[in-house]
Amino acid sequence: MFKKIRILPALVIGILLCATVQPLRAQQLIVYPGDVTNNGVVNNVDFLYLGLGYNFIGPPRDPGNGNPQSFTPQLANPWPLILPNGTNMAHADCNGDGIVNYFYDAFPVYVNYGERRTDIPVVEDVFTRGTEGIDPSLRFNASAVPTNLNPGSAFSMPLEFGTAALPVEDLYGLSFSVLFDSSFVNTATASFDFSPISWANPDNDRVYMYRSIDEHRIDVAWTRTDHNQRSGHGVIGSADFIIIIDIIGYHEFSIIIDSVKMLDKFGNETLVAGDTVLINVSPAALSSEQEPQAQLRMQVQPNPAKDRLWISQESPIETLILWDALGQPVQRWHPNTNQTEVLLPQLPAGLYLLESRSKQGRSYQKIQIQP
Ligand SMILES: [Ca+2]
Ligand SMILES: [Ca+2]
Repeated sequence: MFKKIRILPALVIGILLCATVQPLRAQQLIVYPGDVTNNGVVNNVDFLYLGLGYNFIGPPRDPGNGNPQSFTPQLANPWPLILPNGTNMAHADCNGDGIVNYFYDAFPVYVNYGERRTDIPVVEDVFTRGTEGIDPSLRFNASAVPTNLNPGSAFSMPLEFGTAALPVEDLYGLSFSVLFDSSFVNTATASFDFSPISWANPDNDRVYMYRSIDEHRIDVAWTRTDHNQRSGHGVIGSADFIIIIDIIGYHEFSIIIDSVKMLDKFGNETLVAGDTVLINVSPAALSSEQEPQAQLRMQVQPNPAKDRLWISQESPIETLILWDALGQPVQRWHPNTNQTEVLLPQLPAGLYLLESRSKQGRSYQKIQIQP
């Protein structure tokens, strides 16, 4: 008797629970993979919000139609979590597997970058410019760049964030655009490196991406992933640029850091001042020491690859770097030989870029990695 009486309330509670849960499950969301902020456009701000949702888990998407990462409406089950801008966190799970992480959710941001929804009005992201001398600045340190660069030559600049006088407080995510006043740099071969340890990632806990938008602009995004923020100042990374060869005459060009957005771990914004550096390109013709760079050829076998690569080139390879599609280095080797065999780490299948660096220059090869 007692048992029956106890079961009945349990059943009633169970039915009530079903009644409250069912309608929620039925109310599915429309997710456009890559648009983490759900404002109708995919850009580097979405990468910042990916960082805010990093490693959170929720209900996966039901198998839908077509590629779950393409910029098409995907029915998703709402998560019991929201991002700081009020968006349901299901939007951060770009591939719909039930977890927010780098490999499968950052890739749709990269691939669908610049896509805009046409079925709703896009709510444009707002970038508020900080004030020099009041807000911390994000700047390239061009002090190591030669006074005059030749067409075709490469140069590298450290990226510094904050100064001792105006340090950065509570950094979790940072996005910005690098603008070129003229097409003097090949934006497609420009690279950013945030992999060395810095005050912003003393624990190496960060992911980043950069993307050439056109010949005048590169968009960059960097975010921590552990929900801890950092304070400090100084170098956070570096950028490598190659000046295009067919520049005629002497020019002074500017590289501008603009549209900076910095978030703390709660998604609050801090204003950041941008910066402009001037680069001088001399009228000198392509110098003889740059010519081997164009001829440098790297042989890579097999391609597609599974677990190892055999690489050879004429000049000794000092460093090999395997870059993923978002421009993040996933592995480095220092063979110091002309020929080497390297073992690949466990990686998701896809397209990667292998870079070889030697005294004669750099060489690149696209590598398809298969499961
Ligand atoms: Ca967005
Ligand atoms: Ca995911």
